[in-house]
Amino acid sequence: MRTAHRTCPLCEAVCGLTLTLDEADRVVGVRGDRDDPFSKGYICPKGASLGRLDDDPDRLTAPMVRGEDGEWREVGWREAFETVERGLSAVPGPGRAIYLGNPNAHTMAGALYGGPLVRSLGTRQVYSASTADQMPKHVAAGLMFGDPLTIAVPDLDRTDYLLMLGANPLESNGSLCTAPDFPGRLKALRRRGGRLVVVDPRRTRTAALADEHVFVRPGADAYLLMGIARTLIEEKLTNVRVPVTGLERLEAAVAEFTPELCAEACGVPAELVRRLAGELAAAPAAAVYGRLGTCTVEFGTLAQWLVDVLNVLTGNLDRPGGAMFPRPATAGPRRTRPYTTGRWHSRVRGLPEVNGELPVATLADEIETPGEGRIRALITVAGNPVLSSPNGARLDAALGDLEFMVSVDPYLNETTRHAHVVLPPPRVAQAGHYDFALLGFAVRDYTRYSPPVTPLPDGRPSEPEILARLAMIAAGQGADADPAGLDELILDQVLRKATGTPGSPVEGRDPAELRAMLHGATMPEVRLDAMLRLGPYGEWGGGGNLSLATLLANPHGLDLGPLEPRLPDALCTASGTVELAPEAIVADLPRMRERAGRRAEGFVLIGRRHLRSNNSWMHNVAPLVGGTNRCTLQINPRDAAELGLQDEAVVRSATGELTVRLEPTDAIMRGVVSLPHGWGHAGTAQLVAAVNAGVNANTLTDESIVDPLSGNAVFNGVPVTLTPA
Ligand SMILES: Nc1nc2c(c(=O)[nH]1)N[C@H]1C(S)=C(S)[C@@H](COP(=O)(O)OP(=O)(O)OC[C@H]3O[C@@H](n4cnc5c(=O)[nH]c(N)nc54)[C@H](O)[C@@H]3O)O[C@H]1N2
Ligand SMILES: Nc1nc2c(c(=O)[nH]1)N[C@H]1C(S)=C(S)[C@@H](COP(=O)(O)OP(=O)(O)OC[C@H]3O[C@@H](n4cnc5c(=O)[nH]c(N)nc54)[C@H](O)[C@@H]3O)O[C@H]1N2
Ligand code: SF4
Ligand SMILES: [Mo]
Repeated sequence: MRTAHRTCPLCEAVCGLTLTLDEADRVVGVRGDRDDPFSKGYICPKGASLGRLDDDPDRLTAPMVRGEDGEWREVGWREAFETVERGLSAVPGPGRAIYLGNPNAHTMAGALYGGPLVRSLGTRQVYSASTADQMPKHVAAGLMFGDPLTIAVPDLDRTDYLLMLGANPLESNGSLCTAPDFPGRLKALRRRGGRLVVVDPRRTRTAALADEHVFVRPGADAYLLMGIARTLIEEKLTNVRVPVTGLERLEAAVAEFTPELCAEACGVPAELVRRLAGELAAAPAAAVYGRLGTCTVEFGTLAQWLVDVLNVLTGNLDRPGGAMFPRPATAGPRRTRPYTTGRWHSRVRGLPEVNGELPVATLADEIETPGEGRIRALITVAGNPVLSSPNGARLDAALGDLEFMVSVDPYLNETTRHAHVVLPPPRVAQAGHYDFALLGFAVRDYTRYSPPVTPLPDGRPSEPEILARLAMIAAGQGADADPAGLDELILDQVLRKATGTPGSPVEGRDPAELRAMLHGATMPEVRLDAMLRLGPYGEWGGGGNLSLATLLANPHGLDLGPLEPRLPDALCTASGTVELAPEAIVADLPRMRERAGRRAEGFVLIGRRHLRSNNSWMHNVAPLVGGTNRCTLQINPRDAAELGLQDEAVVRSATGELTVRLEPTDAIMRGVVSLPHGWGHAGTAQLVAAVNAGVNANTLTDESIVDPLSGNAVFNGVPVTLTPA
């Protein structure tokens, strides 16, 4: 037996774990790493099951190729990559597409090789889970702060007042707000006399812990936030402390959204809207935080914009205890191009490009619709869009129609079963880990690298190598090209840029000399070393001492301190100030005004998450399923009684219908029903998941409706009807 330390890769909380391994290098025990300065020993049931997940007998251990007869067979890696080369070379650039799923935000492979893979494909058919999740936040941040990744996070440990909308961190452990032991941090906020207000159509576990829970009509948070903004302005409660442009334009734009009008639209009484405005303004330091429930709605971008409008108007943006911008250790040079969207449009529906990608809500259109540029080949990496994207049932059928599909995924599942080749990444314990993405949203500046805990078996490529090889195949360099060549090219670009930038601490130095100073056992480690050294705490760039060597010498991670004010330096807008009323946003307000009086007849559907689940892919681990983790439709008991519903109901939407088990609970608003996504396991080799199959919530969600500014899918507020089964 031995122990090893590693960051948990399963959710955004980045907890440090201490693993116990047996002689065969199997993970037989997992506990929280008490010496991690950020997570301090915290662990949740998912992290505790990491060994079971790693050891899941249904995980693929070798590449799979599907023959003409539809039968899967295991092949060697060489044959697998050659099959990919043949399949991809039959489809020219524009007919190729890629879908990058959620775990790419957690793997070094996704962070370091996702971009190069996209570029080498030579296509604009680029899709990801981001347009089923947080794209509205990126667009709002891009328009207001100039960079879609400049995202303000609530300063959880110092705030006096937190207004949280559409997030349930007691189940999700937080999102776009990296905070291990989020529940403990919320309890500490209350213990020190702070106030927590949760806005949600359900009384969630987070809402139950709060000082106050406010029911809101699904999809209508933008009205509530607008009503608060209008009140702050009207009652002269604003205190703008950062450089801004567009304040007058903002004031003019919000004028017609009276608290009464907003109350009518969102279901929160006007008096309460006014009181919340007063409380936010009066708190010594306050933060507004909106997450998934406010993103995956028709007014997603407007809601994300309003969250930060409130943070600015109350003087809380960029101040301790307010909403602050983290400074991650691998931060690159500042963005110089102005942020725009719509640089190109999707072929079938004309939806605008955002952050270099197109909405996943139109992926099926692009596969099905004939014509030049139709998608004929698809790569999926760590994604299960059949269960995760709107009208997944339609996508399910469309995927069967592709000429070639390759998936990088440890499982044969509802999506990857359509692939011709599946390339499984190695076990979690065999992968190095650095949270390039998530540490940019952390509530304390912090860094930690976890080298692989156990070595890769001979001949087994790491996930970075799998993606690098795919990139080289896509670029026409063949299945045999040396993947290190790609890394050297990228390193050369990074070092040239740094040495060529006036004012950079390495300005004028020789890139080759710097390259020779970099270390690492693998190319991802060498690239991490370069980013750390050049970063804001780096040996080369920031007057600190960070490099890969520093992190290897500190296996529990390093605390880099509380968040510090970063404005105006962090802003990349053309004006150099916070844009309070970006044109694209103002142009979308008439839509919000027009729909203020609109009400869905019947019921609306929303989603939810369970602590022991993670999107679609942890239902095959026996200790994590069952109990509260079940695919049931929550409904208010009075609604169920009025409709005469017993154990099951048939739910119908514009796109499909499902028969679901009911879970009556007065925790949910009347007129609203909630079904978790990621279920509906069918026809795959995951034996535990097959027993607890559930239904695919995204049979009901409508791919034809998106948040127009971001193209984001709409999962909350979907009109449905219910009848007895
Ligand atoms: N255990 C677990 N953890 C996870 C995941 C998981 O599947 N399971 N998934 C991970 C991922 S990919 C993400 S993005 C994060 C998400 O993390 P969170 O943002 O915390 O998301 P949810 O837990 O889904 O909570 C969203 C809440 O929004 C509410 N809601 C629905 N519609 C509306 C609305 O219109 N307005 C408001 N105000 N609320 C609404 C729902 O009732 C729900 O309570 O969690 C991550 N962590
Ligand atoms: N109705 C509804 N739909 C939703 C949501 C909702 O709240 N309601 N939430 C949305 C959100 S927030 C998200 S993020 C998306 C998620 O959408 P997706 O990313 O498409 O779906 P996941 O279920 O996260 O699938 C992850 C896949 O990655 C694989 N995987 C796990 N670890 C690794 C790894 O290390 N490497 C590789 N290569 N593969 C790995 C898993 O086997 C699985 O197939 O779903 C969205 N869909
Ligand atoms: S909270 Fe998230 S990061 Fe922490 S142990 Fe659980 S799954 Fe892992
Ligand atoms: Mo997500």
